[in-house]
Amino acid sequence: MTTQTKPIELHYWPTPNGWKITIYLEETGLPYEVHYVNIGKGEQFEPSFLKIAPNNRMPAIVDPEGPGGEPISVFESGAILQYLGRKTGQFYPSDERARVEVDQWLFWQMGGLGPMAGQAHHFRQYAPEKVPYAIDRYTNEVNRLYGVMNRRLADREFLAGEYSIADMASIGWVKPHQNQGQDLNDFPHLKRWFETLMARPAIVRALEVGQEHRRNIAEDKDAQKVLFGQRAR
Ligand SMILES: N[C@@H](CCC(=O)N[C@@H](CS)C(=O)NCC(=O)O)C(=O)O
Repeated sequence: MTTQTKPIELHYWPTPNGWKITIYLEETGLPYEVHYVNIGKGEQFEPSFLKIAPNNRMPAIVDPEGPGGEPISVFESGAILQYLGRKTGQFYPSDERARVEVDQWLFWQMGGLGPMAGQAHHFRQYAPEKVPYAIDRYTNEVNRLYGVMNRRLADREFLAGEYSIADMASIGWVKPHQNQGQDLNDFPHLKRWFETLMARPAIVRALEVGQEHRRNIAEDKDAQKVLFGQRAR
């Protein structure tokens, strides 16, 4: 059990990627303080933020009590979850076989579910023109990925067996399933998993963090200008 005296700085905005980290922090009870990064206003391009998150995406953390007792910063939500999991020993097993199970599903979320669901959101809700090919492509791909999760969950409670960082990474991307054109009734095992996780008090608290800042990007032209069409700087 880690005894953290100084709070972890969480650079955060209330989105599925941000929630992964509030979920972990709420589940473990690690002390943290939220530094909001208003991505609709372009705060992800502030030089001080780019220093810790050079990809101009949140979440990122600064742990004042990192390895050797020195501060460390981490960006990329999957890397943050693994870092915190190694640090605390919670929700990320150290046994190699169990860890490989978690890693596979964590990377599956990072490389598959998150990006594909993100594109489904984009083309279904935000794109200024309706592009049926893109809508079908990403809606179908999310449907396929939901099917993979559903099969996986048919004979185990959580993605990697025990509740882990892989589940924490995935839940926020299943929450907006309607915006991805999916019906959870088509995926009964996934639905059971979803309802189980959404009833966890730590997850309820985590999803509330900064909820008052959430905006509908589909109706926010200024945010669209900041978020869409980014090129190398
Ligand atoms: N692979 C990154 C993705 C993070 C990401 O896409 N964050 C979005 C919000 S969900 C963001 O910060 N967007 C700012 C922008 O698009 O400029 C991670 O998992 O940390």
